[in-house]
Amino acid sequence: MFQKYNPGDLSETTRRDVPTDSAVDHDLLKKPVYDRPPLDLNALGEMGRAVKLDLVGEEKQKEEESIKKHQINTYVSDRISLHRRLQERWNPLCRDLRYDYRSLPTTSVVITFYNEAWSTLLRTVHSVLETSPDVLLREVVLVDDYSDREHLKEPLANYISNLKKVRLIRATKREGLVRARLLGASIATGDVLTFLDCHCECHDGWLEPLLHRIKKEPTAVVCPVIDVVDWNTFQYLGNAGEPQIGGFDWRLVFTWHSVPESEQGRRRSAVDVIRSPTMAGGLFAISKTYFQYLGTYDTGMEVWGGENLEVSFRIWQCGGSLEIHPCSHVGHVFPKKAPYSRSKALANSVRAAEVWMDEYKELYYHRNPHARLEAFGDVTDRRKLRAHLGCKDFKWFLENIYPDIHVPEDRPGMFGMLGNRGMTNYCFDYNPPGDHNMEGHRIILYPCHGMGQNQFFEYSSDRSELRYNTREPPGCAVGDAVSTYLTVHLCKKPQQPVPEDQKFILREDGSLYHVMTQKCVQAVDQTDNGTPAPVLRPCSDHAHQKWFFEEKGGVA
Ligand code: UD2
Ligand code: MN
Repeated sequence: MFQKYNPGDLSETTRRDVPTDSAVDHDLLKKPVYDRPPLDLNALGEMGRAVKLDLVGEEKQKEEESIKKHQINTYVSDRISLHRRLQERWNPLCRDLRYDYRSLPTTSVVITFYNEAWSTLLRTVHSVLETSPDVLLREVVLVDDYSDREHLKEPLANYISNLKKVRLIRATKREGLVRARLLGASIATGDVLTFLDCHCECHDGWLEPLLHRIKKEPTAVVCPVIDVVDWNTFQYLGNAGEPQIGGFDWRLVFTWHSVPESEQGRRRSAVDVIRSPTMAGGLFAISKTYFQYLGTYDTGMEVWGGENLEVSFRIWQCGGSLEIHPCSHVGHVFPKKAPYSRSKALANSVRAAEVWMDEYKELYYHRNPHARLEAFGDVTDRRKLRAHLGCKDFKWFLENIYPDIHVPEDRPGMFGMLGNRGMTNYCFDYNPPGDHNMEGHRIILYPCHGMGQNQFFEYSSDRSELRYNTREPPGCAVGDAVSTYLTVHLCKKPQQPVPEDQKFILREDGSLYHVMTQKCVQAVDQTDNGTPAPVLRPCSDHAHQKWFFEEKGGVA
């Protein structure tokens, strides 16, 4: 049984300065903290347009340096107004929604930053102030997570001191985003906490849907649709269509997916919230008392990573719901690559797995053998929290909240590195073309490294599939009669039949028989591109046609 959460009256704690005259119209109540300066359509990047500067010489060099430093083109960002407007991206039906501003809860927007560039940080702040109704926004809490860049010291404090409703606090050591957010939350006075990253741009009307939903359902944790702001051109990319929801793969990496039909069927309209198994992590609103009830964050998590899945599992397993509101759009700059070290992410993921995933954590460890060796600290208190709140188990979460995820079987002896008796120390290896695109490339043979990941394969005897299922959705090996190479394609769904060219039989003697071509998989070191690879050859007794799974290798 769940512990009961009693939300009380959400908007009771903070009475706002709302005009009581009932004749006061909607538009007046909607008034943001600040109005934007007049529109200048000729300004760079205005309305979310892409900025393309044909730079040469010294200026080009400055631009490149800015990218190197922040992994974001801050040379371009610095030339775009901090107050730029964006094109409408939401479903037009969102425009017709009306809110009772007098009864909506208030919010504090908490933004933590570590060594962020000036213009991306300040554009975030101005965008919140210029899109959030004054009556709903209590404050913007900026938390400096011990940055060392000069512009974030005196100059930032001075700039902020001229802005209404913006507070700045500083960590006295590097806390990491979890404890930095909690520091911000600890001084927040609004009914609802709204977290944003420090390189965001909010759309008009982004806040009301989040607060409205929490007013109606205090145990709902609501995310805006996260649109992409291009790190190089600052083009605002987003569309009014159905947003994507969050999932994860068995490396415990967050993934995006289209909304499943079952969820589309549950929703009553296009402006209804969309349930999501997980959140990306940075942008969400939660009732402050519910956040406390749920155990805020795992403060044993450092720097970056893992907290998003941890909080997602916790919300669902402990009786809340995680949703995306299609009428709330916020842009986020995804950097070219990570701008700072994220080495703690592994330990954070292990903490999440250890507390919330029960026996399913083994699926994670199989694919990341080194995670088992990671020192993840003490999770006793988090397990106590789980027991105290009477949370449901991970099996329930998978079956009820994320039924579309492929749960690998991982039968003993049927997963891990796929090695060869003839070409010893070489293993099946697959390097997907992209993080979100897994298909089409050739499987190769590469020295066995024991790190799981790209060398992790699983054999399913009931479907005769050789699966690359570290990613989600899973991939399956396909044998090509003409080229004789093996490639990876998305597996068929469990209810669909397995195509003949994806069927392999792993026999007692270690041979791997491809059903369609009636050939066997053989390790070959001379291929057309010089890379060793498994290929289809007439079956023989040769050691190069004998395969075996090894769970661990190279790892103690
Ligand atoms: C995503 C999330 C991010 C977080 C992360 C997993 C979105 C859009 N972003 O990565 O919020 O959940 O996944 O952990 O969903 N920061 C600190 N101290 C640190 C490190 C970061 O304050 O030690 C700040 C940082 O300045 C930023 C926020 O935390 O405001 C998130 O960091 P990020 O932008 O580097 O993460 P991101 O967007 O790649
Ligand atoms: Mn970010």
